[in-house]
Amino acid sequence: MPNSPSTASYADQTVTRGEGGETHQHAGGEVPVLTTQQGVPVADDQNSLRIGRRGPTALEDFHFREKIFHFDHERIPERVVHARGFGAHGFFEPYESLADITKADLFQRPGDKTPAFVRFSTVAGSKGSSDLARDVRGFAVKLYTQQGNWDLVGNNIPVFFIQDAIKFPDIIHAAKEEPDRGFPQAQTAHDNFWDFISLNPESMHMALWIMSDRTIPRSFRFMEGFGVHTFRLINAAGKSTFVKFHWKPKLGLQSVVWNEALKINGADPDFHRRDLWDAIQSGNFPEWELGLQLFDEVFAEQFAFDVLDATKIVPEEQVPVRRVGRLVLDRCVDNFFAETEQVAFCTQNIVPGIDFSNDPLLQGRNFSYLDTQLKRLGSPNFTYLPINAPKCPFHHFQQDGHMAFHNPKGRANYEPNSWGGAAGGPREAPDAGFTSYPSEEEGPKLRIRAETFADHYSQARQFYLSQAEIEQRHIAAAFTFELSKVETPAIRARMVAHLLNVDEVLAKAVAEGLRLKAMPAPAEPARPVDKSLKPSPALSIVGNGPQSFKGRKLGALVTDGVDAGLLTGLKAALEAEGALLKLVAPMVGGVTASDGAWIDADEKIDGGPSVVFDAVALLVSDDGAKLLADEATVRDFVADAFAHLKFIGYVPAALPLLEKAGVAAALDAGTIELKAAADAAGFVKSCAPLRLWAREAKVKRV
Ligand code: HDD
Repeated sequence: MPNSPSTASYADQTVTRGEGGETHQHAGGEVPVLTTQQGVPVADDQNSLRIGRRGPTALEDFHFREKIFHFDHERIPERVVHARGFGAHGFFEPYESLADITKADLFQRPGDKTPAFVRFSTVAGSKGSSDLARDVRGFAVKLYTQQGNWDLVGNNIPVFFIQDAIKFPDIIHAAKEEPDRGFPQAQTAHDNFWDFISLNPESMHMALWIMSDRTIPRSFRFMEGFGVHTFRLINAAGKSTFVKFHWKPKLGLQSVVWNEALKINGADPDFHRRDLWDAIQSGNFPEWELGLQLFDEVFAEQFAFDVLDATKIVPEEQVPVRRVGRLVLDRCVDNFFAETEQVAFCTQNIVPGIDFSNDPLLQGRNFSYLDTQLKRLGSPNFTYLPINAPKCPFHHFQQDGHMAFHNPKGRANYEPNSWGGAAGGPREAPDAGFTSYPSEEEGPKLRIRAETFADHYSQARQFYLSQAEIEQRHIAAAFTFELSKVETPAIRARMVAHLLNVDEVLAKAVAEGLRLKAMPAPAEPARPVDKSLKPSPALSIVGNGPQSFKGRKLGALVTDGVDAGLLTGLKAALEAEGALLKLVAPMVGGVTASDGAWIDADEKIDGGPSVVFDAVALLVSDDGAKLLADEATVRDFVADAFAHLKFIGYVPAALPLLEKAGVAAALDAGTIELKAAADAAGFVKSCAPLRLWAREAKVKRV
């Protein structure tokens, strides 16, 4: 039976329009009247206008046409790279005045808060891809300073694949899905990517970084950010100091293990965005410290590598990172599209006191970002969108264009003009305005790569040697995995030939992992590998992990009869540490504790696998253990927690679960018995290292 208009429209609402009060009574109370975009009140939003009860739809149905028309145009082009992202608002606050090195307004007064918007992203996947793809993470920061917007568009890795922006389309084409088949999505484990990398030795340093656990961060909150390029800071006297920008997470570095990443992508493809959202909404505002590596021309001249080469770092041990302020993210967006999607970062957005260097990658980026925003946002007026508009006054003579919704008044729209005073509009300010650093630049026009950019392996080797042994094993495993997805044997061998210049043990491990029939000859380096570079401890994640369980999440498996005292003790211990407790139960409603109290659960067992937690506790009763021992999801919960080297607290009643998971005979320092509430605090303290790395050799291939 077709619906009659009256059954499908809301009979319980009485419209009380009139006297400017565009509200009416609805089941939920006094609400605004639904209107068209033109402001016409809508009587029926459930049915299109048709001729007769079952007849065709009338073209005159302006409400229907407007609604569908707008819906059809909801999407804008996704970013050609970094399509999947997540943003949040916050502020930056300097610890001290940096007036001696920069005149940038945001660095002048300690404690001054500059509003900030940060967007984290993955690079290769499309908007709908999953968060735990093995990929570089974007770390783009927009600072709304009193002298205009400064965008520091960085990554969570301090180097880049290529030295010259002209190669950017090539590296990105190679990394993204292959054009004939349209897959694989959000993965570099395919022929085209490794073909390009293996033909471009300058990528080798970055290749080492992306095969490390840096590309599978546990959370945006636990990763570093880098401005990558060398920039300049300029003080009021016009003196220039070279600078590299760092963001250091207050909660320390943390990554997942590969097998965990794969499972998180299935369990919660939005794991990273949910983590940031939850942290901010619950008042646990993530923080990063801004670090500066400062050096002068003399250092740049004598440094072993070219500071304009974005495939190189300046080791922190050589130029220490000076922590000068903090970035706090304390507010989620109100509207994902308006803010996270429409935010337009541009590397060329800099402010007086900051300047570019001649890094050819940076110079090319300065063209690309402005250009891409026009494509994405459709109008040069994207700068007026609230998320992009400066928060300081701005006055200029740019005018008109699509969606010009900020229009100057008056006659003057050019400069110079002879209209005096305010009527003449804004004027340039030679003393206060932005001036470029007058570096001496002269020479022939050349399409070349400087000789000083020619060392492609020394820092790749230094990075590898700076890793803890477990991290080195992960790098070898990641290369083996990725290259095993490459179908062309010659590409696999070519990559191993490069790795021979990085480290022979690594190359051998990968060659064996791939079962290469013969070891290739090492690739011919353009410049001999400098094997004297000292390891840089700052480059290890394991060496720069957290000191506590703060900001982490413990998942406790509970059943009816859970020890009420122990649960209370665990909750208190986690709270004291600044960590969260999440309860996973057979059914999401909750459980009855040993004292008869009802306890709400957060997740049903198959909705809260252990991969989404940093540590777990098995707090089942005897009956609960009997109920769950044969459940595959419970076995995975325990087996995965163990295989992913997590700390596991367990009550004696949970032993059958450990047995079913096949780990009862392998209990170790990371599996901690919890007999009473008094054990909870000690257990939480022992979770601080987050993983028991010593277990890895036993578990193998996590
Ligand atoms: Fe880029 C986006 C970071 C090199 C061209 N890039 C983009 C974003 C980040 C980076 C974080 C996302 C911004 C957001 O959240 O909206 N890109 C980098 C870093 C690079 C780098 C750290 C090397 C040091 N990029 C690079 C080059 C080019 C581009 C060499 C082109 C010549 N990047 C773009 C772009 C994007 C972009 C096409 C796509 C969406 C956007 O700009 O706004 O213009």
